[in-house]
Amino acid sequence: MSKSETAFKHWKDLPSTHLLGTGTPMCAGCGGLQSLHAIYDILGEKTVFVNAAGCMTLLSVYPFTPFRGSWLYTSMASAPAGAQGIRDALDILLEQERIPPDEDLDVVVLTGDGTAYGMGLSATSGAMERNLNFIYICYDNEGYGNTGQQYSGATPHAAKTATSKGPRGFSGFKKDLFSIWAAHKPSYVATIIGSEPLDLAQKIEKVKDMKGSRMLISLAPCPPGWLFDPKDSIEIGKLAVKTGVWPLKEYIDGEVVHTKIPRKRIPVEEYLKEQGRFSHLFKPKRNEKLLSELQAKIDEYWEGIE
Ligand SMILES: Cc1ncc(C[n+]2csc(CCOP(=O)(O)OP(=O)(O)O)c2C)c(N)n1
Ligand code: SF4
Ligand SMILES: [Mg+2]
Repeated sequence: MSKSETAFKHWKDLPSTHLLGTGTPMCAGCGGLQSLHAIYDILGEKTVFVNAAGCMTLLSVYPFTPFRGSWLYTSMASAPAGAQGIRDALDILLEQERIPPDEDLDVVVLTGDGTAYGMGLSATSGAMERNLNFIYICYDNEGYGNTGQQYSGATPHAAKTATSKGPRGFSGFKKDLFSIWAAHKPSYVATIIGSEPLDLAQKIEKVKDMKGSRMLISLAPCPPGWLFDPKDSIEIGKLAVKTGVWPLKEYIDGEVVHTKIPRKRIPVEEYLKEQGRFSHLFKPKRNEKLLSELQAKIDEYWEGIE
């Protein structure tokens, strides 16, 4: 038996919705992969993933994918257009009774933040405008991870990236993609994170039973991009929620609801100091001004919510 036949036999023997995390060239401690595991366990194998170029593209090595369902690879800007084509084809096959209803698939777009916050934003806007019946998952590692962590529209203020190496880090501010998406009034928008599996699971269960455009942004702690030890990935994710950096919320029926309000928010520096991309805020000297600006932005967000 050849090497690839042996690998294929191993994959075939796995439980039907198990997503392979080994044997693929992904980093240990990848927060994006962590949330994708949980999402796929709930969505199940009747899915077709439409993946824009990014880290998760490396999951699939032709002709294999770690998914039981199907996988389509697209350019960065065009995953929602790919999803439209697949949805239309499925609808025609169903209407003409060329496939039975139980062979229908959920169409799931999977992209990084470089695509979701930037290159793919207009295609996504158009898809929501047409109320495309699909799920969109953005794993947000706050940079162009696959090409060496250049800054993107999701990079937080002051973070060092491959293209913001100065003493103050990134001079821009993270776009509020949740609000941009919610302004389109799709069926659903939510933020999630793999380190809060219960909140994540409740939201995925909810979108599974809905129709229309269902949009999810998962903050994805990224050891090589954010510069921390892979073993701390879950803790970094938890700190993002406890400090209020990553609010867990959903938009549904015109309302925004926070699904987990940190009881007693802890200072943002507890989150920042764990990551090498923010080390210039602490060494060689604490940058009090920038640290208090970052804290003030978070306090401003939570005012009136807590
Ligand atoms: C139009 C275009 N420009 C550049 C690239 C090269 N490229 C491939 S993956 C990638 C990074 C994408 O970043 P993101 O969407 O955040 O996903 P991540 O790599 O972080 O998973 C880039 C720039 C490309 N595929 N297409
Ligand atoms: S670079 Fe970051 S997002 Fe990409 S596979 Fe590694 S940990 Fe995951
Ligand atoms: Mg990214």
